[in-house]
Amino acid sequence: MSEIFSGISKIAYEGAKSTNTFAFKFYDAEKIVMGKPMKDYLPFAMAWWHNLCAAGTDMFGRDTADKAFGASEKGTMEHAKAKVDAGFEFMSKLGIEYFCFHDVDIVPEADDINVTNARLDEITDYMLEKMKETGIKCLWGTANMFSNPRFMNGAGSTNSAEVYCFAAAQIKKALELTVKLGGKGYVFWGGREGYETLLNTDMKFEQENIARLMKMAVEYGRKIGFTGDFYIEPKPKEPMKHQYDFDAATAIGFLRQYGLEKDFKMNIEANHATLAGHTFQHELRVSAINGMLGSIDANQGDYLLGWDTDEFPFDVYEATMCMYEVIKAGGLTGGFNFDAKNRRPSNTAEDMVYGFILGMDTFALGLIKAAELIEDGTLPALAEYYGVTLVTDAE
Ligand code: XLS
Ligand code: NI
Ligand code: NI
Repeated sequence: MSEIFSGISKIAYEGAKSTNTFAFKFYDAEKIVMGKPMKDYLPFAMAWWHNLCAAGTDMFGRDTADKAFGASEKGTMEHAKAKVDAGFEFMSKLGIEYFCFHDVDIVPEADDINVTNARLDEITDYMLEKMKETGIKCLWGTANMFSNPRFMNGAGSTNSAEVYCFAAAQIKKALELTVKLGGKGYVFWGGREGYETLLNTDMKFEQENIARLMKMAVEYGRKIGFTGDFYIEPKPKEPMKHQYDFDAATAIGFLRQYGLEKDFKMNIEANHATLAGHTFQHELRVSAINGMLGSIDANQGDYLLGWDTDEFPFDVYEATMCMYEVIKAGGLTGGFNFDAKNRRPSNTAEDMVYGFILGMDTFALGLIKAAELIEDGTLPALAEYYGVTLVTDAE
């Protein structure tokens, strides 16, 4: 196994004045902020799909980055293992303690699900070895039920019984893998659960079917020893024109309607919040006041582009508001998964490292600023001056 990120040693904290591009300026893992080390507030995770799989292909052009990681052919088990090696080297160098994955991120999907499942068993054995060696853990797992053409009309909301069963089989396996890897959560992101036109859509039936699938997942998960949280990751649109899990309020209403609220929490993604016409902070607050703030997909959109660009976050104001909510909510039971990818021209191994340094520093500075906001007394003093009660204090 050769070093992929050669020449890059473990990224250290060097402070805001450092000019070393391979150093943290604000993320100081052990620094105590409001009584806890920074890393306890910020359990960062690497998204397997963006970091180890996505190579820059977009609607207008093909890969710009080489993510073979030394494997002679992509889409093979040799490549799958090379990704594991590269991923664990990467996380170790950045001090990232968690990862998140879809089933098809970690192995190439075969035509026969039994073959795919055997590959999944093999690769997760290998991942477990690496986890033991490094102490790195799994934050959450999920099944990709949107890329394969069979899911063109959805998974839980599909119009095909066969596709529905296939989705159930995939969830069953992904849950087993999540348990095997000790994952804290299991995510449902319903990218294709929605509709293009209501003229051919039985919305009620589709939503009932999604709920049925989730119920089966909960029952099976609990049976095989999954004690973590299930998450819904709301998103209003893209790829569907209208997605059922539009935003946190909608998803929470859905969970309550079908009696799923005890097993589920929200996985809030910053860029999805803005696509829904909300702020990131709004989605976090809605989740928190309903006792369902679970985990975060940390990224940001571009206000000039109306889609899920999944950029690495650099907006400190947004990060501050996010951390304000997280502190007020008493921290996350999940973590901060960087569901973020480099821009297409940022195509080198070094760029992968820069993206994470930027994101981690942004949230670290956001944490510092949010703590100042809470601790320095300005807000309570203003409240007293105006004779109002701060809502967050009244809780
Ligand atoms: C896509 C979603 C996806 C989920 C996992 O927009 O963010 O990446 O996090 O399926
Ligand atoms: Ni996401
Ligand atoms: Ni997204």
